[in-house]
Amino acid sequence: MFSLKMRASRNGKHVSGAERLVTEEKIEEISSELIKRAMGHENGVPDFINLKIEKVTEKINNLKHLEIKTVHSTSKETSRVIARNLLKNELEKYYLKNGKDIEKIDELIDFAFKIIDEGNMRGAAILDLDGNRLETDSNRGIRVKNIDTTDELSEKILGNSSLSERTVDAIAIATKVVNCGVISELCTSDNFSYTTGYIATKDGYFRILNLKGNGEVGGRVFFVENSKIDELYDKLENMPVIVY
Ligand code: PML
Repeated sequence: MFSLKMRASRNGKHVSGAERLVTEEKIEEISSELIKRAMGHENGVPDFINLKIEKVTEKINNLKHLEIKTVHSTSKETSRVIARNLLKNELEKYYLKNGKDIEKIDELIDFAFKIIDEGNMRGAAILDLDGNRLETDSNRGIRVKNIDTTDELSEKILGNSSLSERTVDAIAIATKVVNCGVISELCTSDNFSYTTGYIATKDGYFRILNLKGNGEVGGRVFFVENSKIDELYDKLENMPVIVY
């Protein structure tokens, strides 16, 4: 397999990025798809496109995608309550297991919302159960890499008219992080006008409409139990995963 990574920018500012894990005979076809994607991006035509093609020597991990469940809510307030309850439900088990005070979960979740609402991180923040930030660079955050979805899964998702490439990309990230031991992921889009976000846990990928307001920034937070942070970084960045 080969890893193909595209990133595009304009005036030094990131415009788009995407990656695929493909067999040798698909390199040309997928390279041109990635370039098309960069050129047609909603953030404008880039003046710089970087396409990196690398042979993957490690074993590929095939992971079953998290089940997609869409939660309809028309207000940000209600959506945030729904997100909070999903997070609480999952985090509670780990708080109890580690002898921590479950009364503190709300504080942790407030902090996570604050991080995503401030935006300005290229990658995800990592929070442990005590609210410590574990990213090595808190401006950059961690970026989950070496992921792809099978054509079957992409086609299945894109065959649903209310879903798009965003869900295809996000389900790959969410499925990988949950399988790497992250308790839960909270995500809102960094696209100002895309207001659907999600909570991912091992119980599913919960797409929540209106998780942020129109015109607002977004971000990602990974909640983790322990601080074996180097191991987690390595897996999230380097372990090749194909989600089916
Ligand atoms: C979806 O609608 O399933 C995707 C939600 C989050 C997307 C994050 C992003 O594309 O920036």
